[in-house]
Amino acid sequence: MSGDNLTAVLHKTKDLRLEQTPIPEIADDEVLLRMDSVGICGSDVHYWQSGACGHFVLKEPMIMGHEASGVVAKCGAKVKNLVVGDRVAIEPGVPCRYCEFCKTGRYHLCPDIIFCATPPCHGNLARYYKHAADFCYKLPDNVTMEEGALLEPLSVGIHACRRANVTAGDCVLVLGAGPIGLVTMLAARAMGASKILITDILQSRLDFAKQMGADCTMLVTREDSEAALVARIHQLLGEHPDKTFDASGAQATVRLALMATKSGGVAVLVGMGSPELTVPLAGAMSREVDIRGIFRYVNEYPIALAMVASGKINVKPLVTHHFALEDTLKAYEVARQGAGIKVMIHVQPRDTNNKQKF
Ligand code: 572
Ligand code: ZN
Repeated sequence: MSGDNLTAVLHKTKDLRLEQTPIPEIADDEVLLRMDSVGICGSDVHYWQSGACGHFVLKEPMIMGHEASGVVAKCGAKVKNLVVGDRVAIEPGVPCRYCEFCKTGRYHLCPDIIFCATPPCHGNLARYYKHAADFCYKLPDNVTMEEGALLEPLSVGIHACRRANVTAGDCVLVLGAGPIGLVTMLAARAMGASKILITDILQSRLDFAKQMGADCTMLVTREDSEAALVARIHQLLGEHPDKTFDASGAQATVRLALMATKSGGVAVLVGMGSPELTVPLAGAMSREVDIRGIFRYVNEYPIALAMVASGKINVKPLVTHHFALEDTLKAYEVARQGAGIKVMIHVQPRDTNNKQKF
């Protein structure tokens, strides 16, 4: 094993550096991974640009990266599910396993969860990284390392759709055509939604969403009144949406979600926005619109993997930009500019660990 462990460390706001760190020592229930693909999430850009995301604040230098895949380089003595050479997707949140939430299956709500690249926990944008073996999922040969990394955002979309109870024949509205809006759309389609409208303020994103399978799109401009937008949504869909997802976090879209959803339907708030919003709550309440939040995902990695491996969901087109680990700063700059959808960092040359050539 080479001693090179080039690692992307965020020291403080706008101070992201590539530097050598020690190769981690593993415990009996852990694996050492030679990292392969690591996607950039909106939160990574937030930490880099402002030192915070939601109530998580960067206080110490932190290794970036949580949308990742790697190859098992070493197994702890008690690891039974993996062997050296296995290609794996890494579920980045490892909970305590003992608390009420862990024991009742909602481990994502564990207050002591260790989640990659969420202060004070380090992430996995490095040549080597260690992880709990049971939060690593072996990839079948027909799944690429990039798809393995994309299981992370896809799990968010699947979780959002499960929280909404998306079911066969559902009419779905997705507000926001960024990465999270798109994975929510893909998950909703795979779970049986028959009609999906996606909205955004950028036509380029809507064109992309259309290519990815949206039935219809709606461009939102500053000039549009709220009432006019709700009317247009209903007109474009030909009905009121059973399930609405706000994948933007902006007050304007959360308001639209509550107003546009069918009476008795569900509005799921997926986007990360400001902590307090002014919304027309009484109207939604009196129409029995269920408003639900989501926090990451739980038990969804195996579902995401099954959907990708079986070809039911195609996440590959989401990756619009590729960079080598050595060019991490360039990759972050492209992600910050928001021109593409998903920026992927290749810790090893692209395709090194893919079994089939695509
Ligand atoms: O990939 C999932 C994911 N979740 C993140 C951050 C990055 N990536 N979350 C952290 C922030 N929270 S939050 O504090 N918030 C709504 C701002 O609850 C959501 C999950
Ligand atoms: Zn993320």
